[in-house]
Amino acid sequence: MTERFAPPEADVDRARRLLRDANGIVVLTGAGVSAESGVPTFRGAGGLWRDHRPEKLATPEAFARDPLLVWSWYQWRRDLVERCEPNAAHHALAQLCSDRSDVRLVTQNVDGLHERASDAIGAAGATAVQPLTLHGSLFGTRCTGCGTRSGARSQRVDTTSVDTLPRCDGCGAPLRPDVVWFGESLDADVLETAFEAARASEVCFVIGTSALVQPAASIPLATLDAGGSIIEVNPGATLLSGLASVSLRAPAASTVPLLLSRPSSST
Ligand code: BV8
Ligand code: ZN
Repeated sequence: MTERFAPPEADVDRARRLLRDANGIVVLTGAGVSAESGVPTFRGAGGLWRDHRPEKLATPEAFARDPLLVWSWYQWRRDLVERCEPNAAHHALAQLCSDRSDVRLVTQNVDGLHERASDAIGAAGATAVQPLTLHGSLFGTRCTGCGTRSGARSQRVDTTSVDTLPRCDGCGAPLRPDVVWFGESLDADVLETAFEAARASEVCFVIGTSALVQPAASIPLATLDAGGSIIEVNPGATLLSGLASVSLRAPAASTVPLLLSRPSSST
């Protein structure tokens, strides 16, 4: 567990004011927002996924070469994420999206924790706004033949052997995880929607990403180029830190609710 950091009060107040007064916010999250839920990140400490590097297995070449290894890795990740719960950052962001129509949540994550936090808001009777997912869903499948998608919750995959791996009911071709692999293009409409939101927002609120993976890492730059500013929450420095108006060296689960809580009367 990341011990609780106390970011400088002045930075917290400044970030809180920028977010409160912003005319449009685009939120970009990465694996770090789920770290305190127990989901390993890709590149941080513990970022090895059961001794596999994501870049080595999250590729079409790896799937073509060894579909059983790739599906075993994805099923292992699904089992791990199933045991995790959205944390206070996911819930605070779901509430923000529900409260403000000028906020757009864009995530690089495939773990479904933002979706589960939004579902919880909906179950409580408030407006549930689903995130824009750039890289797909860990729990979805897509047919390698006809492209049919399973939707977010697909069957558990039997990884006993290649012969027990899932195949399409329609055309019989192998099913793959419904995620965007390295070397694959993102959905053009999803990407354009994300960049439009970034250009139209006064603040890009970047949480828990190393800002290394493109094209997602360029989304905050679109807000900057349009005259907006960046607020970052990350215990580590990133390529965006020097461009941020406020960069809080702090963990998401305690810091994001702090920045989004109702401003105290003094600020
Ligand atoms: C593309 C789904 C056009 C899969 C993911 C060579 C050939 C082809 C392409 C490339 C190439 N070289 C470079 C590229 C581009 C490539 C890329 O960017 N590579 C990187 C590694 C350099 N991008 C692509 O391939 C993209 N497609 O470019 O298409 C194209 C097409 C053909 C040919 C050329 C170009 C597709 C990228 C999508 C890949 N799929 N996920 C799966 O998950 O299995 S990306 C994967 O990385 C996850 O989605 C993850 O979210 C994402 C980004 O990582 P982060 O989220 O930032 O996670 P990371 O671990 O890095 O950082 C965590 C951060 O959290 C850290 O900063 C840490 O400090 C912080 N943190 C830790 N604890 C906390 C915290 N923060 C807050 N609170 C805490 N408690
Ligand atoms: Zn098919």
